[in-house]
Amino acid sequence: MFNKETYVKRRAELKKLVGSGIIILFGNNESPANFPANGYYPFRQDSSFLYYFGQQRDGLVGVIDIDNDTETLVGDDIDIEDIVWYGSVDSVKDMADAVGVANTVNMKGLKTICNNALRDRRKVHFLPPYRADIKIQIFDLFGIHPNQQKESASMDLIHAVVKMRSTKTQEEIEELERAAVIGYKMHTTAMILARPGVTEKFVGGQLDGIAQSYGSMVAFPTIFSQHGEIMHGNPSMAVLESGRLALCDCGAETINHYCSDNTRTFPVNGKFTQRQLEIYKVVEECHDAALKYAKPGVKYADVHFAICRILFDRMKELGLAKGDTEAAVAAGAHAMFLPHGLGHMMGMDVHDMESFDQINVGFDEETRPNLEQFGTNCLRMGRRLEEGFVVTDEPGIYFIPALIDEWRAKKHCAEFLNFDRLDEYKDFGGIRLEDDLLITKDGCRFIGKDRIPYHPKDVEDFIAANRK
Ligand SMILES: [Mn+2]
Repeated sequence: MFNKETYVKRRAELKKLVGSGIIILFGNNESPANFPANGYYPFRQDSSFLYYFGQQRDGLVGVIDIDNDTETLVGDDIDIEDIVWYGSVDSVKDMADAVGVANTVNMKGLKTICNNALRDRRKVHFLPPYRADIKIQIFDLFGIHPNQQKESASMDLIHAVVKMRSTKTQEEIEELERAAVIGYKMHTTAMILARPGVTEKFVGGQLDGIAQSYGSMVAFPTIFSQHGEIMHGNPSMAVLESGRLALCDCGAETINHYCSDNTRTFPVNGKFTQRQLEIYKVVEECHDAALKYAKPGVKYADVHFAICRILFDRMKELGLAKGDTEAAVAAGAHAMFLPHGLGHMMGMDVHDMESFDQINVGFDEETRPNLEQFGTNCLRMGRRLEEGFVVTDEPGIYFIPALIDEWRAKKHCAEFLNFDRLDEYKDFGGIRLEDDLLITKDGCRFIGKDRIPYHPKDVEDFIAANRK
């Protein structure tokens, strides 16, 4: 965790932004896999709780009473049985001291705090819950049914937390750089281990182990698949085949839970075919173009559409698309190839703060999402970039057989697409390239000192030099 002062300052700023009332930040509880004592996932603290209270133990709640200017860490101290099985941990009092919080109470005390707040008709601020146990906790404390909790969450608190967590400080950027080092290790290991005859699961499992051995856990379930056209293609028992591409989208969290998120697509046998290279180079051009466009003041939605136009122009040159590019992109024809947005915010959550609803994170009063058009409705980040934002740059080109058939049958965007040529690519798969961009004072830069091999020649050379 960071220095005590970091958390003291963050809570002071939060109080100023929210203004009045009482803020309740719920930490997470253990999440069992198949019986209560068998937590499958490594315990993962809630990111906003971590941001303001820093502590990684389960069963904690942070209370910030703005009107009375008090802060309280809520939690029950562990007992002798816990110590026998899991070893000793700091007392709740010690944990509070470490992050500059003056008061502690046990879980029963939280009920009293909440009852008093309700009795006095004070404004209670909480964030939208995403875990069932926390929803039950909120129901017990405030009597709000889980179905109503999203609507009852505090917009003032959401806006304040988004404002603060969106801009990464120097110490957070250093954490993201550390996460990138683990991500580099995962991706280069995938390139080395993959080869014809090995299963996707074998490679994926090795990557997950790297994340755990260098940090805390994967930033999200690893995507490793020969079916790159499946957006979230988790590793299957399929055996890698010569001639196909493997798409690897994975990342790690540091022990302080800052993420990396990169994607590479490489040939299973180490050599791109001409057809693969043609598509790869388009994705590469789109990926690099974002680096030119992204800077403070620019809407990320505009960067996205600039990339869509480049992509569509190149698809026309390859005979897969046709017509006026401007009109095609306006009609959403590019989504045949790229059905998702260029990127998302990243920080302690790989899709940073997505539990607050993307409309509150990637959009604002000025930049509204388009929820109607296929593809465009998947944009997670549209608003103007600011210095200190971290966003992913992840264009892709996918050939999704079911989508090709569906659009052909419906004649959807038929004036912009060459379906006969598209049919020839149904066995292609998909390509995505992804790196994480830090928005700087006058531009942007990639996070991660060492670039994961990326230019086709570098990928081939790396594989040739490192696979045994
Ligand atoms: Mn991503």
